[in-house]
Amino acid sequence: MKIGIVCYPTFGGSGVVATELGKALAKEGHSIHFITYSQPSRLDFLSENLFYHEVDFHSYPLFEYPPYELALASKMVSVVKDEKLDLLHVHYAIPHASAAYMAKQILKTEGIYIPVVTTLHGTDITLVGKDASYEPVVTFSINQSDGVTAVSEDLRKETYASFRITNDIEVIPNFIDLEKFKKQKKDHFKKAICPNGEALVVHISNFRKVKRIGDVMSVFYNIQQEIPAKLLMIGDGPERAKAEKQARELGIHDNVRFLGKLEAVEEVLSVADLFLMPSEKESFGLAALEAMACEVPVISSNTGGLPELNVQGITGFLSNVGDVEDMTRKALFILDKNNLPAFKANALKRAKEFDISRILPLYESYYERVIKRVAGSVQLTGL
Ligand code: GMT
Repeated sequence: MKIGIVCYPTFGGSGVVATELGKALAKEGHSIHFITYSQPSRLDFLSENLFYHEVDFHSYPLFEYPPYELALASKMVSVVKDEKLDLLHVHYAIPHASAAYMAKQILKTEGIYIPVVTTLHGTDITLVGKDASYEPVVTFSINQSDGVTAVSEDLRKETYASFRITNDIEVIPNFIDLEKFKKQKKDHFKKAICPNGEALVVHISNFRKVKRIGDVMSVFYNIQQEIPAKLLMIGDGPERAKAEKQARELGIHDNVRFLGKLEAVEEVLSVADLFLMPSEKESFGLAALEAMACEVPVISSNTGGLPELNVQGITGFLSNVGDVEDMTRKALFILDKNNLPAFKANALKRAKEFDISRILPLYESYYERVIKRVAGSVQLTGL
């Protein structure tokens, strides 16, 4: 198949999923055309099946807000035509689904019927999309997509509850490449960070409010009151400065290191003992899956799709959002040397259920069904 993938090319989870999906599809022999405003950060290998089309994006003094969506739709039109694509797969509804709708309508005037699949990732539904300033367009463009997928059952339900959706939504969970995300031998690194055998706690996110970074600091503060421990904070974003201040105020800054954005998070996760994800909302929790693939148990909130990934008392624990005391108790239980090995083994076992080799065929057969359905309805109705 020849597939166009539209996504945010940044460090966010939806961009990572879209890029890894494209890479895996390319390895299977499909031609994958990324259409984005800059090279996706994980598009890091050469393949004869991978292509990148940058959205040409010109500003003009009249534009206080340059119309990116129009430039994106125009690019989709030209790539679909030039590359003879079979399908467009857009990740994150805003503004990708509505730009795809516009491209589809333009192409239709030239007799080209391009099927569009939209994947909902989370905040495009649970936070941003619900806002009255976007809701009508989000509802319309989801309903106009030829296929819609959500990354968890919870997100599927929330989409139906929040919007007037007339389309079927297929759940295809996020995935992990276990070959890449397997525990690596990094003993020297562990020794450098935890010279006295301290427990190593890790948090990875884009440091936005929804991640409740303050809870990460509070849980860690409580943990290190009981046992020797270190915390690595990976990623960057608007809440970082506040978290660094909190670490200084709590007097734990010597035990906390902010590493910023890292490409090879698996190297750090390979030496971690516990992953913290106390998010307010989390449609799936890809970073938690990445941790589990490196044999790291997870303390998370019991929100969104997290209970579909993190299994209570098996791969870690789930607590109510904001219940820092409960998270601390459970973290200390996991870090007990009698309990840790079983949690680590269970985390890996669970991660294997989300291996790319299991999830990729779900996308491939979904694409085939959508392409067939669209072709069928074009034949039937001429539309
Ligand atoms: O909101 C974010 O954290 C970023 C966002 C994204 O789209 O880049 O992440 C969402 O999509 C990820 C990939 O599907 C999911 O693993 C995250 O759980 C989800 N984030 C939220 O729901 C907050």
